[in-house]
Amino acid sequence: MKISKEEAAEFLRTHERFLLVGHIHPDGDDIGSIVALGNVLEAMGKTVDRVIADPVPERFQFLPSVKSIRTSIPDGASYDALVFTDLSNIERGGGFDFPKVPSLCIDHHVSNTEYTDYLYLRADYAATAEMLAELFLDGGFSLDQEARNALYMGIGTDSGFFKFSNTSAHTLLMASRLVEGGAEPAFITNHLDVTTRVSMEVYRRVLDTLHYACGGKIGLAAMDATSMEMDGENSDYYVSIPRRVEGVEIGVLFKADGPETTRLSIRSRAYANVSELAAHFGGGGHVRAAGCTIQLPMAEAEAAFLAEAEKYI
Ligand SMILES: [Mn+2]
Repeated sequence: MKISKEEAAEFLRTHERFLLVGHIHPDGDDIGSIVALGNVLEAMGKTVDRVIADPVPERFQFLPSVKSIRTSIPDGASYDALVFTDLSNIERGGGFDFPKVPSLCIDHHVSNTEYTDYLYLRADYAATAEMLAELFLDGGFSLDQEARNALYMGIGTDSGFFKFSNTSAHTLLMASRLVEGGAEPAFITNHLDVTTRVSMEVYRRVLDTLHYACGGKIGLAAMDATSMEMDGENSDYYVSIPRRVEGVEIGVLFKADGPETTRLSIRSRAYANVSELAAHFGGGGHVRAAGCTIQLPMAEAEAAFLAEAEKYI
């Protein structure tokens, strides 16, 4: 059932023992959301466990509460509420046996499959962290410094630090209100902008694969098994390589996930609905940023993708 911001706030107020769940391959929005939500609930005297099935990438670990994020649900724990953040479908939850308690999803993916008892969805917001910032600031919740930084990080990463087309006046207003309350933009970007030597090497490897289709309107690049082993957890970073080339409308990054499986990160610049394109392959996401998995080796996955993607050009 879809609910309002006020009803979502009421759900948070009226439960006590929370299991918070983020998505596999966690990004800055998901991590920022789960950190901030946990801190806010703990400040209200509630108990919180945070679970994300995949490890948190190194560059987000400057937030101290990231250390509390587990990769599995602790044995024997009991909960009276389950909250999913930034999670468009239950498959992205990691395949756990989730407790049978009232569940809420707070999400901004237009492709959300409504898998929880309650869904607070704002597909017009750039980030789940933008939703939480509004919910907390308008709802009179108390936000500590780390929660403010975490939400600013979530809004910043999902909006390309206010460059992507999902950046609205409301996105900027939420960032502004967080900074007004103590969030530190330079502190956050100084942590996120650091590039490791390994990442630079992978950048070169991905750049070597860059090629084009549809008269240059589709840009394609790939992370093979070696690149994935070197820096697969930061694969989002490399999808910007095909996307930023002049004339490219759809940029796609193919990622080897075993010999028979290819994961795709898809981005568009101005008009192509890549959420729909990804849905054709069983995936989803946003209009300008989406993903899917194709059960084919990379070369065949590319052919299958191109046959469909050219319809969107
Ligand atoms: Mn998000």
